[in-house]
Amino acid sequence: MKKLATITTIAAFAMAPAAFAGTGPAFADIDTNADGFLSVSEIQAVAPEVTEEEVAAYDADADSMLSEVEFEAWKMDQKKDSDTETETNSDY
Ligand SMILES: [Ca+2]
Ligand SMILES: [Ca+2]
Repeated sequence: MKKLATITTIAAFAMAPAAFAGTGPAFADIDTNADGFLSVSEIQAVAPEVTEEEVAAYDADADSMLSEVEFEAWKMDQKKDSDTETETNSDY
């Protein structure tokens, strides 16, 4: 039974919406047209599960794209979220 619980925990963690947490793709790798901003379609090319709403939540200047600063803030939040899930696991 203990082994089964461990497998379930790993599966739940793998499905956590932390597309860019930890060693995710670099800003420059996602910015395929190299204009210095990440559009929703550029982000979805590497992380199809990311929604327009999720991008908008971190789009501080509301230009519909993420600057590197905005993107870093998003990554920090995702890292924080996944750390919390690992420690408490209370969301599942
Ligand atoms: Ca771009
Ligand atoms: Ca922006």
